[in-house]
Amino acid sequence: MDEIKRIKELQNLLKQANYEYFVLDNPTMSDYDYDQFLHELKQLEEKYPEYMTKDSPTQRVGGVVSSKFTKVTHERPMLSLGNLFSEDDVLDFDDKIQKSVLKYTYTADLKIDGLSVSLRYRDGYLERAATRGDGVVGEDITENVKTIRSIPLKIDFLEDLEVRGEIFMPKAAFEALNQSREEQGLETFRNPRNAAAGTMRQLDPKVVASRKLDAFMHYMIADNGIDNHFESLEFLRHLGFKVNNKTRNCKTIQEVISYINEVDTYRFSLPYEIDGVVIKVNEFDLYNQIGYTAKYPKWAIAYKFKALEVETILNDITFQIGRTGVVKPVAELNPVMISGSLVSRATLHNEDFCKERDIHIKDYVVVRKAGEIIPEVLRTIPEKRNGSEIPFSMISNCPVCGFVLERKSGEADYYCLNPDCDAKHLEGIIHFASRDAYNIDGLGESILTELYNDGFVKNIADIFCLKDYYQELIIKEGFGERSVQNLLDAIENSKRNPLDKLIFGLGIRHVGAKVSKILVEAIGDLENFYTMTLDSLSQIDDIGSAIASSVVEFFAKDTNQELLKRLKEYGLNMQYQSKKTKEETFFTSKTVVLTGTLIEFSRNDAKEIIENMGGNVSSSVSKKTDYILLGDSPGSKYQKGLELGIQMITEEEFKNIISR
Ligand code: 1X8
Repeated sequence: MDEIKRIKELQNLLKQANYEYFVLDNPTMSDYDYDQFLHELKQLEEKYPEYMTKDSPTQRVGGVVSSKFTKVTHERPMLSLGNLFSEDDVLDFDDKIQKSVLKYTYTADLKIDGLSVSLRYRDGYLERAATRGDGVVGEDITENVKTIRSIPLKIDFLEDLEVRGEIFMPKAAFEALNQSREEQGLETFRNPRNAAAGTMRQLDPKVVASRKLDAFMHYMIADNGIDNHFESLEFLRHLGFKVNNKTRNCKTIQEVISYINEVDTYRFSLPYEIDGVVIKVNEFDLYNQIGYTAKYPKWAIAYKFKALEVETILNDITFQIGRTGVVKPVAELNPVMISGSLVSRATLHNEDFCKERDIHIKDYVVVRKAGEIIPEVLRTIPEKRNGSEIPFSMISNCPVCGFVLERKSGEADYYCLNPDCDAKHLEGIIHFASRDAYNIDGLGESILTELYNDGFVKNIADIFCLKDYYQELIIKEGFGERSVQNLLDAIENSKRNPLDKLIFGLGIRHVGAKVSKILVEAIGDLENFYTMTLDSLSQIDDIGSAIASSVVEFFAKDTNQELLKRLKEYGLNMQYQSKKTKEETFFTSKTVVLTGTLIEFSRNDAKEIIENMGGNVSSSVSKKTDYILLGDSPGSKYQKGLELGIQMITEEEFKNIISR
């Protein structure tokens, strides 16, 4: 095929895939295919540079590293919003509006907890992106913003346009990032907002490209005849921007209040963090009439949800050793209910965190459970002290093995460097059995701790010998025949896991779930791992020198070789099964459309499962569709499927199919 034509074709294909994945949240192309096509396009554009366009998907991988961000002045200041905290405040806000204008409606929208960005488009191209800064002067972050794949590089609108919105890190990306940073011994981010802000301050856009940021747009400055906010959002959506779909046009303030109460019920189940609801008068021609204060528009306001902060007593501080040897102080609390769950422990992060906050044992403390899962101690209440409190002090020895702890210069965390520390071993085994690794049902933290302390499981391989201790196990308290049999079955079944799960489970430094997949795809069967060198590993895309050396080191070690030999004897799968050689399944060569909300699977998970079983997931229903996977409140795809007589699969049936 004509290579020039192919360039255009690939550009369009990838643009469309980006849009479907990141703007519509409806992936139509696997990550693998995306990377393959992108690679092909990159090579063709290198061969024919004159056909590389400013908006080509290759421009999103991160360009030149800069030394600092240039300051830019906003054409119109980026105002912040006043805050409200109660229903009464909301009613007061409406009273004031009512006094200055006659007829108006509101637009209510989620307030995304991220960082504000302004995008300037000229002749249809994204020309400049800037942070808010102090509202008047911000910083040029164009190169970083180009890596965010839900932000269009080119739009079908040639007039000058400024679009404003909020960059954020989805909760799942935040958790994955922190997990990988923890594996690499790097400091973790406190919350998704900090992670997004820290990422945007990166001078190397390639780092930004790897961080999975996203952005919702909520404001537009353009001369296009649109006269109200709600329609301007529709217009932005039409141009290809990602606009939140929970936005609502409310006729009355009562409708706004209902909206706030509704959002309050589901805000923690959103895949991103919000800290409130933005209320705006909808009609542009009223803005000047309603006016501005020195800092804020008077026609818009942010309702902030009450932070879920609860007071309790910090009974004790314990120290938890992670798989890498990292030592984390933990607050043992008088149990309290926070947003529906009982919290009895909260992280204290590290020594500096405790010292800065002057944490004492027996203090009254304020604990918060933010949107993310880990509760944290925010501050103490020193007024409530009676003199018997004991100031925090960092321990100098590992509480489990007694080894002297070390804090490397420039790092916040202490480490136990004893390679034989029981805590590290146990954490390593817990990691192996955990959901994202070998995923052995019923083998969680508490059971493993017991099995470890009783000497049944001292390393990963021992898990697979548990069946020899059936009699001993069933007489243990809380075990019983049935649960032991279930556990042994789960262990037996796990042996067929794909090789990358094993590699990830081994807990090799710097080798997370994703790196494991990359390694296995490039290297193949386990025995090949022994032959890899620093050089041959570094040849693999996305594998840097830190990963390469820790892989080589791991496979060179006698104890690890022995462990793997045992695992092989016990029959664990050590072979790489490429997608193509997989056996026939229910979904092999079938086309599936997802509609509605699944309870136990995210869309991406369901899609990955179907694809791994050899099926295709498509975004629209047609005669070619074989099955429709039905979630809760399915939409028009369900209707269309009924009309075409396509077989429906419920989530229950789906679970049965995939567990066969
Ligand atoms: C800030 C934000 C706004 C919206 C959402 N999230 C934010 N953080 C919105 O309008 N939906 S508006 C805004 C501002 O004007 N400062």
